[in-house]
Amino acid sequence: MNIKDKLSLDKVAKSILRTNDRGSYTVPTAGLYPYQWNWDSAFAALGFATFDLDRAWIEIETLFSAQWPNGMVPHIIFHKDDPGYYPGPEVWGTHGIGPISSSGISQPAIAATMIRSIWEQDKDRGEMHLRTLLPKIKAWHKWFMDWRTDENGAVFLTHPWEAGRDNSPDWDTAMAMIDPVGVGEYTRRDIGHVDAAMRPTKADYDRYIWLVDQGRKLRWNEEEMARERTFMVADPTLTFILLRANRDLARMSEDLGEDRTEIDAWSKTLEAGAAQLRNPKTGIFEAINLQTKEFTGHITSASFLCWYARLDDPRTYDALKKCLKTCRYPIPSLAMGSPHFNGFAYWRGPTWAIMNCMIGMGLADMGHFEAAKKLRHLTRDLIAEYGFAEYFHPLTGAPAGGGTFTWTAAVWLAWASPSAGEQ
Ligand code: 9WN
Repeated sequence: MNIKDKLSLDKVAKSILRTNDRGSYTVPTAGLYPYQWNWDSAFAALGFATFDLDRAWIEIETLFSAQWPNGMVPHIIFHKDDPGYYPGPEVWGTHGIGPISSSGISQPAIAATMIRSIWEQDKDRGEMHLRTLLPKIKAWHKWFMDWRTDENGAVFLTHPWEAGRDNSPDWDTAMAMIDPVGVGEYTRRDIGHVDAAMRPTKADYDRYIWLVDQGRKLRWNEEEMARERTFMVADPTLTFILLRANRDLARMSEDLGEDRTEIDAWSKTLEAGAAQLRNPKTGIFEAINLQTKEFTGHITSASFLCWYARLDDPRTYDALKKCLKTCRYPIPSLAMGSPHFNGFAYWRGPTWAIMNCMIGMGLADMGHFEAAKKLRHLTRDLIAEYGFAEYFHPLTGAPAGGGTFTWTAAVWLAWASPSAGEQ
């Protein structure tokens, strides 16, 4: 496909954002995901910012309008009931806790980083938006520091959906420790939209729902849940992303003349936490099952988010170079040499454009321009050839999961398209 054709894809990407726009929030894709998702929405805002800054601010403001009194910003916001998704509001049972019906867990805190990008494009008119948003972002980051940070400073998840990498093998040992007794019968909706082979298994879903049932029984009270945790995995996705977001939050606070001391102290804690995620045996950043204190031993795309957090790392860079050389459409969500690798199975192999975007942004920030460019161009080719899919087979590029996907369109507009400029 030539450059002109690639540029014409900007139009397609914009129309995907417009089609998935529900007025004040954007759904990831119609049918499969009919609600507002947290990190999807922050990417949507980044995409909107390339052609409609007002709409970008609205997306973010709608996301924060669902913030709970304890600072948590939910991973799904159920603005309008939709029977096409399971588990819906009644399963989560959060009624009366937050201002809007929602799930009871959060997702990777990318919003501050996307907000900073929007703010930098809209400094004149953006200040009133930013002034209102800053305390909300800070309260959310504080919630992570209070309730999702282990004694070393690494951020952990309490449900696979919280890291956004639902069926990653990083959670396998922790998931195997759960006996999903009492879950009962339920009807999955996802496999009515997408081939079951591309989705998590029934054993995974039983445990996802079992964990939701536990939270609901405790009315999502963090103090009580902290006493009874059955699933706790320290994770590079959540840790690197919060660290980066926190640095961006500090910078925006400074821009508005506000004190950044407390935020900088959180960054220090998170830096120490990130260092703990390096497996001394492999030299790579990995997840740790906090119940057994064992490294999970998997190289995933999240291992390469270190640069996004502004941490340079030669060992990881070597692994990246190898991956860029051997994989047709990097970066696979699980290293291709792993016995668990499956190029179609969601977070167990496929390439996700959002991960590439964050990794590429980080590489460029840290001066690794060649690698950043290579990753960006390969992602451009992938989307140009195979469309705006949810995820892609890393060897063939075959599109998988949902189609006309919001965050793939957003990543195209803000990063992968030739019109996004060289960074
Ligand atoms: C559960 C919306 C979300 C993404 C996640 C992705 C997938 C949901 C699901 O879709 O998760 O949150 O039902 O499979 O794993 O990262 O935010 O696109």
